Amino acid sequence: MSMMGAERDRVRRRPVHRKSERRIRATKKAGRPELCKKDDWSCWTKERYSDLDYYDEMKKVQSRDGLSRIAYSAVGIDEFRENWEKTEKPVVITGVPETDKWLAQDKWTFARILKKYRNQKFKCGEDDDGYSVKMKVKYYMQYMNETKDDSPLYIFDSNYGEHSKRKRLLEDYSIPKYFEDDLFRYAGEKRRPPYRWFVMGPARSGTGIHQDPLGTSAWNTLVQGYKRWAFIPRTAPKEYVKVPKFLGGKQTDEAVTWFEKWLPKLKERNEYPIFECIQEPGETMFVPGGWWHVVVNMTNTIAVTQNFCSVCNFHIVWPKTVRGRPALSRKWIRVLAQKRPDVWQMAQKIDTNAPTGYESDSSDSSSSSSSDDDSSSDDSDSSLDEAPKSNISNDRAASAKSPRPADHPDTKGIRAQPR
Ligand SMILES: O=C(O)CCC(=O)C(=O)O
Ligand SMILES: [Fe+2]
Repeated sequence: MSMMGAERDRVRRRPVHRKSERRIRATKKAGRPELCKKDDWSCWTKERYSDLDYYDEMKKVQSRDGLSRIAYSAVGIDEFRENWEKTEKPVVITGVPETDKWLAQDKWTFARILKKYRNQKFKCGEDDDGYSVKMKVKYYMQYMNETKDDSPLYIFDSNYGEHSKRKRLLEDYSIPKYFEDDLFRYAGEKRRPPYRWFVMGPARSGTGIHQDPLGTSAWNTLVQGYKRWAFIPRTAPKEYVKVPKFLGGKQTDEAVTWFEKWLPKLKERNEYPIFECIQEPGETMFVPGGWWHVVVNMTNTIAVTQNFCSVCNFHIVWPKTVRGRPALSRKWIRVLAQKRPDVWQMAQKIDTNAPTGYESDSSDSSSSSSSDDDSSSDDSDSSLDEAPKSNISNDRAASAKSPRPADHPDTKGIRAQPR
């Protein structure tokens, strides 16, 4: 490009750039206030994690990858149930998008998502009061491609299914056959806790260590990029798995902090097994309920994840729901009695006061471990978990109706801890 051309281009682009900068800063302030005190932006890059060689790291983890892989096309539903769901073993499933012919394979490139959803806002944080902080895709993409932040903002959006434009994402994937019988559907689409998330973020963004809410299990399909996972059995206490405050400081709950500062220490202590894995594009992670897990993106990524209750984990999810969401549980069981007598029978035999053996039964109300202790019961069950109704575009207005419920925060519980 000629000098003049370059100059012209720079002049033309500057205003857009400045605007996105402003939007990004505003989102950061709202979504991570602890890192934005007195306009000191240096906290965001203090650790200089963007200097790390993630490619090298990924190769090392790949060479000691500790999870099994199964081919979606070769393993039937019954076999999956017996070997993986009932035994509660995390596993990587290959070939879901190809076998089920997901349109996402073509449509979920960064360029096409930008083009189609340019002015759509997606949730990329939560403020101190639990309200969604959102950003337009055009600003987020710019941020994603340029950021040097240690632990960047992360799109983790559970409302797309309720929105007139964003719900088109639902056309691009389908629930893998193993996970279709999701018993929470009987609680009703509006009433059930948030259960599906569109997830997009750059290298170093991720999800701090947690157990998924209400004892649910999850599947997570990566359409673009590479994610690094670590799993620790549910018998490990919270104090063991979480980064201590003295080590993590303001970034204690961030996934990147866990991998950089805490994982090496846990390996030295060697008290519980840790399973590491690099998830590749097209692979689906099965996360059985209760497992501690932590995920950091190694590159720009796009994924979709859903949580579910099945006949295999119902004995865990049911007592947690009764205790944590009593009103929801009453409505749910009424429908189960009619439509799923088999499951209703199971419920009758469960002692809902008995500990489920999950750490989150005894832990405090830290949302990353579901915070489904009895004290957070929401007896009125006032549909707090419902998405803002469509077409409300103002951030605050959109989220005004939907502060997260204590037991099922919108990020599946990572950013929602009181600061
Ligand atoms: O991909 C992610 O960062 C989310 C991981 C996670 O915890 C989940 O899917 O439950
Ligand atoms: Fe999770």
